[in-house]
Amino acid sequence: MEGRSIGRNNPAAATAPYAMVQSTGPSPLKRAGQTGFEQSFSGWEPKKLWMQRPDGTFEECAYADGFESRADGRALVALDFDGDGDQELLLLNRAKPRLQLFVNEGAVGHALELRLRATRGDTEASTATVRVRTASGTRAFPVLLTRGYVSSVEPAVHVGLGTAEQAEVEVTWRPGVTESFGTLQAGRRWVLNEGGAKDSTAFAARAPRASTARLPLRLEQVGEVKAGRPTAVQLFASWCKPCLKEVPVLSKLAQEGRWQVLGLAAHPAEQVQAEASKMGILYPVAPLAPEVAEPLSPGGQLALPTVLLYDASGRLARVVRGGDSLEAALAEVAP
Ligand SMILES: [Ca+2]
Repeated sequence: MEGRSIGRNNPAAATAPYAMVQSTGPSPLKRAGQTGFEQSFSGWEPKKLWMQRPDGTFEECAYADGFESRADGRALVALDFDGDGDQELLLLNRAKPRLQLFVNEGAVGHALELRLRATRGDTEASTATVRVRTASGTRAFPVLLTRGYVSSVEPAVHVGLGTAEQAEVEVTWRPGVTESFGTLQAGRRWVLNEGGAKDSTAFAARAPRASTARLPLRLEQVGEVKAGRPTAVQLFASWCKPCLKEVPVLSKLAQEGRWQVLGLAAHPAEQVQAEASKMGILYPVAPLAPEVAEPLSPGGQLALPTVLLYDASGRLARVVRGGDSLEAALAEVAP
């Protein structure tokens, strides 16, 4: 599951971060005398989570959503846990935190959910394909009963509609058997029966959102930098030894001039310049603002080292953490 892309099918949910709200219990895998909690079978590889942007491209956002734990993941299920029409993520890890529920706090678009009832073969229509048409085009969704490693999912098709409030829906039950269900309203959970009968119930009301601040950081939010050139934004503190190793790489980059480089210090404003000099930093520095630190602080603790890499258009292209190669990431963002 590590590194697996979770494609979201709701273009309007591109600003839909998840917030971890619950984790439970120690792992049953731990036995007396073992140190299974301290071991990783996958080299402490951080989890990845991609959000789809309105233009169809994807942005890595695990760092912002608290999803970036290094626990060994074992199973992941997307389902509408609270019945409000957007999908939550339920994550099972090998060891602690054993079970995590990431509640979708940011979805803003319309959606509908479809459950199919076939009259032949398996009644949950696991071979069917749904086609959904709105003004922005037609998309096809297969009915899936399993998805990912040792994970089963609800036999439901979740369709994000963005700003569209209705969609035309057609079901291909099996090769050669296609049926139209006409125009279906968003905001509802539909049951579509082979033969044409349909029924629906409204989604539950969305609970008030606790936070809308955990968005992936836009270039203009982080400081005195402008799009036009690729940009590297280093978060640093003088006590962070891996940050120190990044300094020569970033200083050289700043001197070459092709990149703009900014350092954001996790120190009181009056100490920033002195700490930067001590570290040999040769690029502009500024204090790390709380609104920049917050989404980079899963569990309330600032994660260092962190370098944010933006491409020349100002798009956040990579978040480089300790263990990743900064040089390789730089070459990837601006070859
Ligand atoms: Ca939900």
